[in-house]
Amino acid sequence: MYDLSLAETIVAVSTPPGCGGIGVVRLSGPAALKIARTLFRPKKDRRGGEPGRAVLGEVVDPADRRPFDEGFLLHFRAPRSFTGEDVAELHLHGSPVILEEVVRLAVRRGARPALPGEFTLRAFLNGRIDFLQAEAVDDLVRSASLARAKSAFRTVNGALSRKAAAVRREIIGWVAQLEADIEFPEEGRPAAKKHYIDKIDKIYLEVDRLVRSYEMGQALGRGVTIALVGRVNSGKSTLFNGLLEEPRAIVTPFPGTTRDFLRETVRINDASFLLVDMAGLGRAGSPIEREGIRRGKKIAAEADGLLLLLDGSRRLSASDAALIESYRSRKIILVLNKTDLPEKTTPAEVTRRFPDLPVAAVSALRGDGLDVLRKMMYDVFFPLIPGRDIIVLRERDKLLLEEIAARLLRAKEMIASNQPIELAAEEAREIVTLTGRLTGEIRPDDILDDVFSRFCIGK
Ligand SMILES: Nc1nc2c(ncn2[C@@H]2O[C@H](COP(=O)(O)OP(=O)(O)O)[C@@H](O)[C@H]2O)c(=O)[nH]1
Ligand SMILES: [Mg+2]
Repeated sequence: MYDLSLAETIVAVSTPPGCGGIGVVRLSGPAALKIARTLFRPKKDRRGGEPGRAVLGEVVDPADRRPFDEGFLLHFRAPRSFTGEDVAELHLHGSPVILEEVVRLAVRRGARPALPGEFTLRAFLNGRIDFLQAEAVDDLVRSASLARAKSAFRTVNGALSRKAAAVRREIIGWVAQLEADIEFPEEGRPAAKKHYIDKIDKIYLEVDRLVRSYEMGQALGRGVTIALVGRVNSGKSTLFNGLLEEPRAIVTPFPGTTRDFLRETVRINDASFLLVDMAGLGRAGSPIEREGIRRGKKIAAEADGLLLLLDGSRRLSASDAALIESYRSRKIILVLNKTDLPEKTTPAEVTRRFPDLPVAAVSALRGDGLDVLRKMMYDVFFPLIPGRDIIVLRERDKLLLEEIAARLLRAKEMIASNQPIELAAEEAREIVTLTGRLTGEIRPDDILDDVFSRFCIGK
């Protein structure tokens, strides 16, 4: 869909649609400045100023030379601009009709309306930024949380690109050694084997850290979803209210009170958690309850983590145990509730039966133990990773990194099991290609559409 020749000059309104204090029309390409100057009459400086310096003036229709708005013309010369081309920006009043008129006039003068993300695409094609940076530009613009916007900004600035390039260099170095080894196979094989394995382990750790950072980026963006599960009357709605610190959900002594589900956000430290209260999982009394349970199971299946409630004033039942077993492989905290009542199930007993699962003892009704539970939720559910300043934000990148990680393990396996070194070298060359696709050094053209078409127009 994109024209990659860069011969044309593109134009678009770069500020959001609608009225605003200021609106910007941006042009990029060989004729950008020439076209902008036909639409703009400077108040003083006839030529339209130096690069990077705004000049005050009026926009005029070249047909009748009549001004219809005033504002600033700002321009940059290739290659020292965002796109790497000549760029002109007209900063005018933020009126959609005026901005659209300026675009129409620019098109009359030979510019072409820009496609979504085309300015950023040009920055990429002109070598100003790589793929990872280009994607992060879009992420920065769309970030719903400041934390995510800040991490996107670091990626725009090249933090992730430098990391990816470093990993790529390491892999290329390693491939070169492997290939040399194919040529001189007799020399020091056993030593080489250990050396390769250490090397792969080191690269793998870096790649794996990046893969895991994706999860954290997602969590920063949209919050971590936590479903409250447990049998009826275990105190889910009471705990939901307790964590929210307001009586949001209806609580009654009658089993099956909650049928629909409720979602609310709570913040713990810098993380936001989306709590979901829902019907108790167990035997359903009515069709409404049955539907509630069906939906509850789906929510639990899709949640990032689970708080599984147990009623400590009752003996741990077979159905509690079955419920725990069914969610055992998930991120889960067992919450032993109702510690204010005479104890029939102790935390020690729960831990003895499920030694690998974290247990929190609380009284949701009184609020006892909730602070400890909050801390535990943060530690267990928030995907904290070391070196949290470099975060992979895009699924495309995460998938590539996952494939790189899997192939690294495969190459290691081949070397460890003394398979012909040519096989590992083959795998390694594939890994090099994949790392090139990450930054866009190696790119199938269809990927351009995939990356840039999701952008806004004017970006
Ligand atoms: N004593 C005591 N009662 C509780 C506690 N948590 C919940 N309950 C009571 O247990 C009953 C069921 O609570 P609810 O939150 O509706 O349970 P849900 O069905 O799991 O949502 C209500 O009568 C609550 O007041 C607790 O920590 N201590
Ligand atoms: Mg309830």
